[in-house]
Amino acid sequence: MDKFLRNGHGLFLAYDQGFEHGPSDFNAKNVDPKYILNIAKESGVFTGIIFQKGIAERYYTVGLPPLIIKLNGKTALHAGEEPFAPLLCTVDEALGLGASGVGYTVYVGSEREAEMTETFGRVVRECNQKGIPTIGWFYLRGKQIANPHDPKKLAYAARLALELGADGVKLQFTISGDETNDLRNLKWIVQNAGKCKVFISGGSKAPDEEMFSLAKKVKDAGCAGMAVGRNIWQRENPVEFSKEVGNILYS
Ligand code: FBP
Repeated sequence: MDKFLRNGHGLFLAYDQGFEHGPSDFNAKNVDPKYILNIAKESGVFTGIIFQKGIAERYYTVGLPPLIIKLNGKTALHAGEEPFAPLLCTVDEALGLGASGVGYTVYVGSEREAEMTETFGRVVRECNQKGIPTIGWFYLRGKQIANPHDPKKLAYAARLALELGADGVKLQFTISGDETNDLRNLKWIVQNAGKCKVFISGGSKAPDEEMFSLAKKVKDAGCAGMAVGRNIWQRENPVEFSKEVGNILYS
């Protein structure tokens, strides 16, 4: 994971939302992948950039942060059954496209969780053989999950990632506003992840101060860092904002 860290911390720029959410996340600027590449280049703060294989193949070039290819995914149109994200790209394909790491979503709690953990196990095995890290997007989803941000269940998801052999885990932690509780919950999540590095996802666009406060908590709790998409490229000042988040994480 070291190649994805700076001073022990990482900040990933996520841009797979066109697949996961569709064009409703975009405006005339950020619909163009080149706009995202410019944010990465101009800010110089990202330690990883996340694409699905099609974007990686057509847009990823030298001079960009190390590439993480998402190997699976599902669309927002996928409805009527429990969440499941099929494998869409192999580890070898990702390596051929220049990936330094791969990402894979497991919907923890889904009725189809076992299929995803089984495939994730195979991905981890192959990445270990080929010497690249595996980062799990371990999201609590499915009709059994009343609250996808439940800190106790997030700690469970973090532990699952460790036990499955992930090098990193990306979780959807949200701050409640109760400073002490938030920090304690996040620390417990990190403890459960052990040597598996914890990255917190950005979520839908929030006020600057809220994001800076999340970044501070991420750092204070001992997480490795953050993986942020919409909170960066939906902003008017993505470069300045990213630098500020980077300052918090790397200082
Ligand atoms: P954001 O920072 O925009 O939330 O992106 C992080 C991410 O994990 C993306 O990689 C992914 O496309 C998206 O969130 C999935 O979000 P959800 O499953 O909540 O719709």
